[in-house]
This record gives sequence, C-alpha cells and structure tokens, in this order.
Amino acid sequence: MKKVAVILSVVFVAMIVMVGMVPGIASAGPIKLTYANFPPAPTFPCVQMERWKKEVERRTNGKVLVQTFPGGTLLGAKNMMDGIIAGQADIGCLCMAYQPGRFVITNATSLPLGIPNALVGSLVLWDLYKRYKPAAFSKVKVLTMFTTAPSNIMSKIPIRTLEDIKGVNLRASGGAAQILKAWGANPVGMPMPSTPEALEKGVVKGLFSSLDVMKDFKFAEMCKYVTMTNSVIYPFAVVMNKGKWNSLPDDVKQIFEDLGTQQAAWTGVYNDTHVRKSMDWSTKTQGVKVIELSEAEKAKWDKLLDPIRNKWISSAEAKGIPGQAIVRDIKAFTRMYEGK
Ligand code: 3IO
Repeated sequence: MKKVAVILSVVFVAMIVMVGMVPGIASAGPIKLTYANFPPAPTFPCVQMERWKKEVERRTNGKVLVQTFPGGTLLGAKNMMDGIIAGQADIGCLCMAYQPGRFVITNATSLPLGIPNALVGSLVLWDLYKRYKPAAFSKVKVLTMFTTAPSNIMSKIPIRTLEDIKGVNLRASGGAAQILKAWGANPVGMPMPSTPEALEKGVVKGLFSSLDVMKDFKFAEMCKYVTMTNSVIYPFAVVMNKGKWNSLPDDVKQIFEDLGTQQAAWTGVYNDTHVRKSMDWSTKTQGVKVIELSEAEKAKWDKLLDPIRNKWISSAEAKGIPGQAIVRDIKAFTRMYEGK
C-alpha cells in the first residue's frame, strides 16, 4: 500500500509539472503590453500614460504588465494609428490634430465652440466619440480620449493686435491652424516634438497650443510673450490593437473599460492644474510677460472666427457627416459639464 501511495504521488507531481509547462493551461504568466507615445517623457501625454500603466497593474494585481515607450522610440506622431493597426505596438497615444482629414468627427472639438478647460474638453470629446463611434476607429479598440487646455499664443515677439500677428509664422496643427489663419497669421503645421528645433532655427516665431508646453518643452526660454486668447483645444486618443484587445480575458477588458472615462477626467484635471504651474514657473523664473487683449480687440479676434463653424458644417454635410448635429452636441455636452 505504501509503495502504491509513493508511485501515485510521484505521478501526481509529474502531472502538475507537465501541465505547468503547457502554455495557456496553467501559470501562463502575466500579460505583457507595449504602449507607444510620441512626445518626451515629462510631457502630459506620457504622464497620463504612466498613470494608466500604474492603475492597470494595480487593478489587475500584476496580471497585466505595461511597458511604456515615450519620446517616439517605438512609434512617432504621424504613424501612431497605422502602427497600432499593424501591431507594431499594442497601445498608442495620438494627437488627432496631426491628421485632421482622418479624424473629422472627433476633430470637430477643435472648432471655436467655447470649450473652457481640459476637464470639460476631455469629457465632451469622450462622449462625442461614444455617441458617433466614428469609422476612423473601426480597426482599433479606443481605450480613452482627452484634450489639452485651450490654446494661447506663445511667441518671441509681443502680439497685442491683429496688426502684430499679420503674416507671422506660428506653429499649430489641425483646427488650431485654421484659427491662426483666420487671424491673419501664417500657420506652419508640424507635430509638437518638431517645434523646439523650428523655434531655435527661427522657422517659426512662436506657437499656438496649450501652455503646459512653456515648462515641459522649456519654450519659456525662447518665447517671452504669451497672448491670452483661450481658444481651441487639441484632441487626443489612446487606441489598442484590435486582435490584442480581443485576446484579453473578460476581467481585464472590464478594468480597461472602467478606466475609459476615469482616465479622460484624470488627464483633464492634470492638464488644467499643470497649465497653472507651468505659467507660474514661466512668469516667476523666466521673465515671461502675459498679454491680455483689450475687450475691443478681443471682439475683433472673435468675429474673425465666426465663419469657421458654418464652413465646417457645410463641408462635413457635403461628405455625408452630420456636421450640424455634431456641433450641436459639442455645445450641449460643454454646457452640461460646465454645470449650466
Ligand atoms: C502637446 C503635444 C505633445 C506634448 C505636449 C503637448 N501639450 C499640448 C499638445 C498639443 C499638441 O498636440 C500640439 O501639437 O500642439
């Protein structure tokens, strides 16, 4: 009897060892995901990426491990979407303004419609995505979306009037570039990571974006003037390779779904807070001057933006996109999240 028991236990142990070696049956190890991002690590798209990684690893008790690639080391600003579709990385963060023709519906959040801050912008964009489920995203799983704070002019020269901005080369992309054009500037399109070199070489005299970059890209060292216009936001998306998404277990999928709205709100709050810190640093340690437009001047600037909305609506409708309804929804969602 003793002998049988010994043999049985040896067989039993051997079986456990063998099963353990068969992948997918037992002890498959953690799920490893790669996450690509285009700008440098200290900037907000990467700060939110690290926060998401930490949350996922904590909520899954280490069942999912996320390896992050900031600074365009895996995929860059313009090949992010196609790189994720092709599976060159599992997850990627992209700025939709860099491909305005590709993301028509979500880029409507960059029309002059009065989004007041990054938190409201992020929640509005995420709701807009969920309502319209644009075909532009049919080949990926969208994990979250968020926006920057509203854009302002950062420049080497003071810009106080429409005369001052006339013909000045300023860097912007997508909807923000359309705004600059309406004001008479000469918009120069390029992704944010290319902007430091363009400023250094003098290709542009400034840029039009959210003010977090004054600190995170050290633009305050070159751009000593900020003209407050509180204009349009830049919209971002975080997308995942669809095959990889489909391969995830249900409990992990649920954790990612829960994080959709939460990550949008977290990033919105981070951006709004960080813009204040960035401008504090810029004015107190870098001698940056903030220019407020007079009421009369602001009215002139605003008036020039009026045609942009209607022009966008007609061009969208001509392409079979419900432009009127999209603009109406963005305005209504904005009022809702402003508590109006
Ligand atoms: C941005 C992009 C990368 C890193 C930090 C950033 N802050 C604001 C933006 C917006 C943007 O994409 C742009 O091109 O102005």
